Amino acid sequence: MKTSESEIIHIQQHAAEKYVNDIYETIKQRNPNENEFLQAVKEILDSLLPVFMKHPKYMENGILERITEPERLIIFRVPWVDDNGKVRVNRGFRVQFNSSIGPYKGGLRFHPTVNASIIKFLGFEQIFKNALTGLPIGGGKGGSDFDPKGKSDGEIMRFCQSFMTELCNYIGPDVDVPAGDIGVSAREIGYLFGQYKRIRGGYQAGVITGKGLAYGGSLTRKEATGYGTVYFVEEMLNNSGLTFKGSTVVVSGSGNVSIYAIEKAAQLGATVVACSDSNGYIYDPLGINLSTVKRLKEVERKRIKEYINVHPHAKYVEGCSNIWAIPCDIALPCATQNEIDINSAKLLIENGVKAIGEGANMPSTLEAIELFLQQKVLFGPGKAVNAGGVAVSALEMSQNSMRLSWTFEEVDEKLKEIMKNIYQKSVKCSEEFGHPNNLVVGANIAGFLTVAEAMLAHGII
Ligand code: NDP
Ligand code: 2IT
Repeated sequence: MKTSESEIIHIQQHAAEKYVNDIYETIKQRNPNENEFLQAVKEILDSLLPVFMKHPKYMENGILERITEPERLIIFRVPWVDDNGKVRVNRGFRVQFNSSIGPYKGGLRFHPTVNASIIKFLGFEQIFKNALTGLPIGGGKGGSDFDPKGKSDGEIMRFCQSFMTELCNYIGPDVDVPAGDIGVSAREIGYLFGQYKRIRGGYQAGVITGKGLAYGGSLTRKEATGYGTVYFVEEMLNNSGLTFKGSTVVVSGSGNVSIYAIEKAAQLGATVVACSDSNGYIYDPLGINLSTVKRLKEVERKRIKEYINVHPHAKYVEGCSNIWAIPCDIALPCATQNEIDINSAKLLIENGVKAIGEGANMPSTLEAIELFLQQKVLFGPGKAVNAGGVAVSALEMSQNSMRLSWTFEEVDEKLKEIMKNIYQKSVKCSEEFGHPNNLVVGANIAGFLTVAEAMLAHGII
């Protein structure tokens, strides 16, 4: 008896599901209690089912088994002396997850919550994000459970020097190229680069990105993640006949990504009414005064609460997750992982949100994402939306190799083009693989296919 087409599809689906489920079970056993890492893996595995149904060759070559296991995870001691002469010890991490399409590339996070699970989720997502940029960069991430809050400049410098003294054994312009992330900005990058240069005894500008403009940094890198986020979301909105112009926007966080997302959204004609830090949020119905936020956060390193001292008509509310109760058209979570849970998602939807753009890495829980997609809220996933930062990092590496620097406008133009391409690639893959309007599936598949192609070419390594 002939097997019908629908029966074949059913068999293929069953085989793909079994394959993916078995792999997930093994990963769960091998990485117990690493909830953030398992969450990131689960999202990717579920998205890739249509790929395995269509192209069984990826099942036969162990691509999934290999891509979910880091090539290398380095954990090291970081001893330093505080201003009172007391010896402190932190833990340093670098995950070198996948180097199939280029040197490992990804930021360093300094935050007390940092552990192996967080570094591995970030490094894993970076593989797909970096592939989406279309530039030759592999996936990596690192950081420390060091808390920069309340530390003196001298303490920050000594910590960075100690961290780099160990990390320098594992990185290089063609090997692994760190950059910033939460708690690591221009100041820290300067100290890290200085120590690398001192130890190596040579000027290898391309070993780290996010550098200051005086010593090999790229114009637009500081702005890139926030601007890129807004460029991506504007593409997504335009595709549905919407735009930033005239809309009300809520942005969480008040760090690097948030500040430049606010700046670009306002430039495009939106009113950004709220932003936050880990203590609480400010609501300014007139639109946030960004020069105050920049002064408080980039220069004085103060709490967002202080905003109301300068703008008394604004309101401060304790507790950062409450920010999602503010009615808005567009929500840009730009602070940290899992900041939008199912309850926040429900509130946003009840209040009529039209689009979500993830400036942060994995800011929405799996349940929240499912609800957004179900309710037809336009949803731009972090791997695609926030890829502008690492993309301009790769452009910084190019400029360092060529020993020249492009103008702000040149880099900004390239960033716009890259974000547009990422959007189009994600849409195309979502349609090709049977999930139109699902950019989570589209972006994950588009990133995966590039890396998988390279992995197939390299053999079983
Ligand atoms: P910053 O350190 O500059 O800012 C982080 C902001 O988020 C701060 O306002 C901080 O508040 C808040 N925040 C941090 N942790 C928490 C938490 N646990 N709960 C609530 N709020 C928190 O970091 P970035 O702006 O660079 O990074 C923000 C997000 O964007 C991260 O998810 C990062 O991985 C991602 N990202 C960053 C890129 C970059 O180029 N920098 C590129 C792509 C993604 P507080 O000051 O109180 O800690
Ligand atoms: O999450 C990210 O993409 C970053 N923190 C930026 C990484 C980079 O290498 O610029």
